Amino acid sequence: MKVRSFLKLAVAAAALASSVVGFAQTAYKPEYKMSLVVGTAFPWGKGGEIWADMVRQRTQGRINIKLYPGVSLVQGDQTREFSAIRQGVIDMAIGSTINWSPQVKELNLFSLPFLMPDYAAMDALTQGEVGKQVFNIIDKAGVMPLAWGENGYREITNSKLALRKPEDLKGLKIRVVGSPLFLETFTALGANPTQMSWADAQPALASGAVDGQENPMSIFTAAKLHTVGQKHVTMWGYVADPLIFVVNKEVWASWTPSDQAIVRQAAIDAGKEEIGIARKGLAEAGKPLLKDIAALGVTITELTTAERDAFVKATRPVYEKWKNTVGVDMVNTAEQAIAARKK
Ligand code: X2X
Repeated sequence: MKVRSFLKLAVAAAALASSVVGFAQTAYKPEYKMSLVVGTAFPWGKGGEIWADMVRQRTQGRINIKLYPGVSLVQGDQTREFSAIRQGVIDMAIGSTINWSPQVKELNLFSLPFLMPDYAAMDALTQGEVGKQVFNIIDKAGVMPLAWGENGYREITNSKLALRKPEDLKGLKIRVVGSPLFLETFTALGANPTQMSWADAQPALASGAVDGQENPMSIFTAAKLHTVGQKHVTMWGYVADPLIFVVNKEVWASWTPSDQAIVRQAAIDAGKEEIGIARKGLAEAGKPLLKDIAALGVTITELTTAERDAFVKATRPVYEKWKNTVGVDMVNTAEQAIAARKK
């Protein structure tokens, strides 16, 4: 066969194959943009670096990922990240359930106050039936979900006093992010919540425009929040935000099945590693990380069961109301999974 007719045949065969599959695999991009809220000094950003490195190595450089921390691809507005992934402004991301909850209301599940009492409860959700349901919902919302990671249990910090009871929050200006659920939770506690991005939160804390905020201890230490007046931490573990590793659907479809499998497995491996980093110093007996934070001159308040229950009670009406928004069936499934968890 002449070279030219062979080529014609090959082109025809490729066209046929792509019409059977439904879409043609397009050329790989020289670089894929990964969105993150924080950089590699934080467990979350470290997870992004681990994922990107694994993918580069395992694909022999076919898929080359660059990190964009500070949600810089959406000008720092983390609540617009999900839409930007769907639209292809962002190729891939590791995102917090909180930041995507304005677009995917079911993600408010993890922000229902005091739903998850411990890490085993969180695992029971993400690694079980609820996790599968959440991935189906994200898939239907137009983004390819691959694996779970973790930001962590969000503890309350402030510049004024050691918080032990809901009344202590009265009138405190607290920065919150994301969903209206947070505004309602803090309003129910008598605080004065105000919604702003993470980028805006740090100067607002430094200037005293707000008194406090809520974030995992790994964020507290890496962002050095003790240097912006946050002298009091109360360990109340009221909500925790998992992270989700995702890829834009067109980008996903442009990869060969074997590269898709590599990217998915790397996300799962990086997610496990990232969760270990996020829990370091907090999951071990005696929570050694808290000693390091106390050594910075920060007061750490740990609540008795009765003290914590007062916060649970004060926020219960918000939980009940938002149970309907999230979906009663999903919340019931979550509650059952938590009740049945292995501690
Ligand atoms: O903005 C926050 O508080 C952060 C960094 O934890 C999230 O992106 C949810």
